[in-house]
Amino acid sequence: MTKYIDAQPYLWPYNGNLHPSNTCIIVIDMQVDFCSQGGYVDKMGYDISLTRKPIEPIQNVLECMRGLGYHILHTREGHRPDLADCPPNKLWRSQQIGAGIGSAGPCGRILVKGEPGWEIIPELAPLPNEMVIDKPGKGSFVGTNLDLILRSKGIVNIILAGVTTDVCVHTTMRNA
Ligand code: C5J
Repeated sequence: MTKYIDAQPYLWPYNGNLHPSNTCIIVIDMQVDFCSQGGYVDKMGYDISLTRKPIEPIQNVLECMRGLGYHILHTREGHRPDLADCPPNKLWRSQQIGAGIGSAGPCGRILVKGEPGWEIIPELAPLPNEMVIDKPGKGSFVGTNLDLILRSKGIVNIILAGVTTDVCVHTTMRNA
């Protein structure tokens, strides 16, 4: 029995139509809450050295893409201070793991807009001309105007980077 079949990779994008004006990078949630001591991920007990690993590679990609004039976008996950946009199950799950959204921590209230933990880490700070998309959930297209922005700018190719690959990055990929 054949266990493996040969892959037939094809170029990306499929039509070869890749250039700075129709292609963007979206850097997902490289925020203090995900990448720094005292933030949400740290409070949950995870190893932030893992969420910090992409910092340098993303810096390198950004340097290259900025130089070539590609569209650069960033996202931030966060909720209103009154948590009206935080679904009860998301709030409850975060509380079970000891890092309740909205609770006070060393980086301010966890995953709340305007708090120090919600800011993008200084190493990957957006430039003034780069858009920042604020999202209440995992996917960057839900509850945001990202779709409208991409369509208005004629962006049809998206390069994704950020944390965490299996949550917000992957959800954004499937949304897209
Ligand atoms: C999570 C994210 N994991 N950026 N957010 O809550 O993946």
